[in-house]
Amino acid sequence: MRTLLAAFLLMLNVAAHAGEASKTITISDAWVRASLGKVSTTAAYVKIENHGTKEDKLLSVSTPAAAMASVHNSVTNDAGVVQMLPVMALSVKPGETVALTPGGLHIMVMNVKEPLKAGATVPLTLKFEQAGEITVEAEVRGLDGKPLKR
Ligand SMILES: [Cu+2]
Repeated sequence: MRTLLAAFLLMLNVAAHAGEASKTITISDAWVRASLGKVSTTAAYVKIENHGTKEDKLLSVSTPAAAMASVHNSVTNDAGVVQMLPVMALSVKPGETVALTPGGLHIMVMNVKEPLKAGATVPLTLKFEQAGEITVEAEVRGLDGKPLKR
């Protein structure tokens, strides 16, 4: 009886952790700015929430819509010039929400294969150190970045 109980408790424990692992990191509000004519570079934005108890790191981003995507941060230097710096591992601490928004952290989308038009959706795959790969559908928005009415 005791063994059975122990096995049952172990099963419960495993089930609880399996649920937890899949929802540690959630991505919301994913969107990409429409690309303009022949300009092949644009940016994508997401909100990353860490519901877990451990720090996680966003290591890389990819999308079938472009040859390359990487995390950048826009910072203003001493001369007042805005520069973009690559972010190799974006830390998301337990309980923290990291929002990528215009003017700050963003996902640089380079060499789009076809112009991205407002209203379309583009898959974005974010690879985390702990949570692994998470794919979301990002809405292509106009230049003002406003959510589209559906
Ligand atoms: Cu950039």
